[in-house]
Amino acid sequence: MSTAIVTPQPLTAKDFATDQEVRWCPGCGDYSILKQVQTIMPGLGIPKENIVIVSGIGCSSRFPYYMNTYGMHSIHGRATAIASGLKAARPELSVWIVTGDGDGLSIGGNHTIHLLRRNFDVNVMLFNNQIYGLTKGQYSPTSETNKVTKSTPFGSIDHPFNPLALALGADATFIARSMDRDPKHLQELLKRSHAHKGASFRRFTRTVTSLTMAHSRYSPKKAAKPVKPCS
Ligand SMILES: Cc1ncc(C[n+]2csc(CCOP(=O)(O)OP(=O)(O)O)c2C)c(N)n1
Ligand code: SF4
Ligand SMILES: [Mg+2]
Repeated sequence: MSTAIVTPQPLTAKDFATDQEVRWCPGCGDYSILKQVQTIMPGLGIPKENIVIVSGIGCSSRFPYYMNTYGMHSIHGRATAIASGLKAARPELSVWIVTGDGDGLSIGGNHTIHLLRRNFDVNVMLFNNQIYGLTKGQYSPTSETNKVTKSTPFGSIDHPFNPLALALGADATFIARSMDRDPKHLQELLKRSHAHKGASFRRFTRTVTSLTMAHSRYSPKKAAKPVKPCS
């Protein structure tokens, strides 16, 4: 009896895509972020079964459906809490969080700052489009002052806060910002975020938190047909 030796083929970006229908508006910046994440994943050398993407609720939080890894589309604002519990229980997993400016800075703001100060080795990808996209456009904590939305018909009076400054204040050890329209920069940032392992050891073996700021915005040029942008 002959025994065939099957050599495992290296993974490609396609191995990280799913057959799920992507439900973002044509031209939404989230497509680019998805593409860059799928592009860099094979090069990280992590077995797919060891990657988990946890999201909250929002357009951006649909991300785990489109990644062929383990994942959880969880509860509004609670992706950070769920992901930190997972990382505490299974430190060998590569845990990625997808959250929006509403999900991670409004309803989930409290969990975000405590995740950062506790310094877990997880990657937070905050999709900041300065609006609640999924619920049809209410102003968010990062919306500019005087923003006219359905919830602020006369313009918002709140001062937006800077998520990077918030992360600095919470002592996050890797903080970076990129844009959907700059794929190379975004890929580099994602790789560095993954590679970042800090020196701050507490109760967990690898204790670092990285915060990736991915600015997701509607790009009319790429839209197959004109749609009303969410911001
Ligand atoms: C407890 C709870 N409150 C409110 C909502 C409604 N809700 C769903 S998504 C969302 C905001 C999403 O905004 P963001 O996180 O910025 O994501 P985006 O859609 O812009 O990507 C809100 C308020 C909800 N699903 N659950
Ligand atoms: S509403 Fe905004 S964030 Fe949501 S899919 Fe459409 S363009 Fe993207
Ligand atoms: Mg948003």
